[in-house]
Amino acid sequence: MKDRAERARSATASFSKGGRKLALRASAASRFLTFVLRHRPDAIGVELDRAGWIEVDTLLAGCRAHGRALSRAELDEIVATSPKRRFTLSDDGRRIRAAQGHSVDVDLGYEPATPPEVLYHGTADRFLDSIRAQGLIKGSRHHVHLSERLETAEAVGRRHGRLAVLRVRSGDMHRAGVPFYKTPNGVWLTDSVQTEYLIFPN
Ligand code: HQG
Repeated sequence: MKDRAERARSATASFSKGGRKLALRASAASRFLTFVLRHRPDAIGVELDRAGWIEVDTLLAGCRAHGRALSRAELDEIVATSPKRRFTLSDDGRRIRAAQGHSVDVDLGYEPATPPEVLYHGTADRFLDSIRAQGLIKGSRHHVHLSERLETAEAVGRRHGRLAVLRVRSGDMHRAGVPFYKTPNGVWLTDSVQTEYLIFPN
């Protein structure tokens, strides 16, 4: 599994080689922005507010000062084309934040929402014994991430190894009083999932 530091290193590497296709540059920039806005704003000497927002101008200045210059137009393009819509711009377009996935301490302020009866979680089969014992835990992120679409869960799980998809009885959890949140990019978040609410693959 590629850890975050490794992903960030590869983002930095593709940045510095230069001369690559624009798409490659945009994807490296997107990974780098993800790294900064979720995990390491300090890497470019900036801070996020409590809700994870930063002024776009401040972000771009930090990127520039750390050798990763990016124009406003490039940033807008990344936000608009990010396949998972990872970034959210404020309504006035002056601030930006990552939609989810933070490890830095932020409160995204999403309103609790009613999930569908079943959500999916893709993982690797080597984690199943541990998940059977502990349920789903959030690890270094702020929440466990769940999806409505099986295909999304499959893609998420394959990142970790041999795919295993769990079904989560989210309707029952919700009726039992467990809060769920939905991000603007359609990811469902919850604090943890106890084993009794998990349906394991055969
Ligand atoms: C596993 C991507 C052992 C969990 C996706 C997962 C997602 C356990 C891994 C978002 C466990 C954590 C999040 C337990 C959970 N024992 N392993 N008790 N409980 N795990 O990357 O859900 O590309 O932090 O199954 O689209 O894979 O970042 O979480 O395999 O929405 O925009 O521990 O990341 O979005 O891995 O992915 P991650 P995730 P982005």
